[in-house]
Amino acid sequence: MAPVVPAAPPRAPLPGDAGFRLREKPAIPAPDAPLPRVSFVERLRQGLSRSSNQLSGSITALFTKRKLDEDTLQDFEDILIQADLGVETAMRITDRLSEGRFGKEIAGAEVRRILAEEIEKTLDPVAQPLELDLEKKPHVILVVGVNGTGKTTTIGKLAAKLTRGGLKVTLCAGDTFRAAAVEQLKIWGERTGSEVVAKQIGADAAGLAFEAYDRAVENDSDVLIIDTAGRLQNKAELMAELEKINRVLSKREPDAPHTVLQTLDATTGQNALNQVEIFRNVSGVNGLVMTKLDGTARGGILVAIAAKHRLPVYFVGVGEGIDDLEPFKAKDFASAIAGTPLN
Ligand SMILES: Nc1nc2c(ncn2[C@@H]2O[C@H](COP(=O)(O)OP(=O)(O)OP(=O)(O)O)[C@@H](O)[C@H]2O)c(=O)[nH]1
Ligand SMILES: [Mg+2]
Repeated sequence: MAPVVPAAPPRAPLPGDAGFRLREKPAIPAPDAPLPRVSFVERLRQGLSRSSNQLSGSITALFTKRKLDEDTLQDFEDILIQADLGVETAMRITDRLSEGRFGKEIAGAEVRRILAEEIEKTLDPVAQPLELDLEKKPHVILVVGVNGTGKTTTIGKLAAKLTRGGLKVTLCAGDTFRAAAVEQLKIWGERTGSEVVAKQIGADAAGLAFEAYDRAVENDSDVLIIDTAGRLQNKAELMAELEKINRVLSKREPDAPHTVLQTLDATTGQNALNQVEIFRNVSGVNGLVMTKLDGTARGGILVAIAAKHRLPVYFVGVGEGIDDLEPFKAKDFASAIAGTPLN
């Protein structure tokens, strides 16, 4: 099983800002330039606008013409907890706010600025590029998560990023429960020029992962990405299957899967925290992607997850299209939630 601690810093980072970097083989061409930054940031801000408007409204109501006292701080802490930021972060923010300001009036803009800074501090350590150690070729990425959180779509987008970066990718249709799931992955395979290893419905997913690994070695792939069935955490047999995939892969390559990526749906809120807890225990999740940040997202939970789990957040999904996956940026995310201006 892959270690929970992320890999050490790379020796030879590639230029560009694709959200992944290679630890070896710097000769591979640089990834495509990202989409114009503003369009992504605007979508993120749009997606998080409901959360940030609510927060902003509460901040204005709470701090206007009122001196900072215990009650105000307590009310503010409650507001932050309601925004899913988590108790630990909420307390840190109110502590910071009270420093040197107790008994004084404080402007809403100043509160938002401090909020953004503290959120960024929590998120900054987890905003990391996905590292691919190509000495362990193929680098195996197992993608897990609750159904509908965006696993298959994220795999497609990721395959696009990697193939554009000059890497060869094989996809494994490990969701053997639904024909539609296999078809969905095959479409992404065609779009990205990646071979898809699939079997009939009902086939053993772990056995398929094993075969896909061999196929990826055979066809000289740099990266193997394995899709899995959307599983509810309470379905014991499905979770057992996830464990089996890990076990079987590690027989081929002790460190595989090298990356266990969990997708989290940004519209979910508080439940995402439990999802990480469970999938981390069962399948050794060592990286996260937050999807659907373009909708009516509740992004605060990512702050609570970062404070608690400290798992790298590699990418965020901001749409259903092939280019709608962006490297996670702590500053952009923090300012979108806190409603502070971009700079
Ligand atoms: N708006 C938006 N939609 C997304 C994003 N990522 C995925 N989706 C959509 O969410 C739905 C579910 O995505 P899938 O990729 O099928 O999710 P999954 O986790 O593979 O689902 P199961 O296979 O059922 O477990 C699809 O309609 C996707 O197009 C995103 O970043 N933004
Ligand atoms: Mg799927």
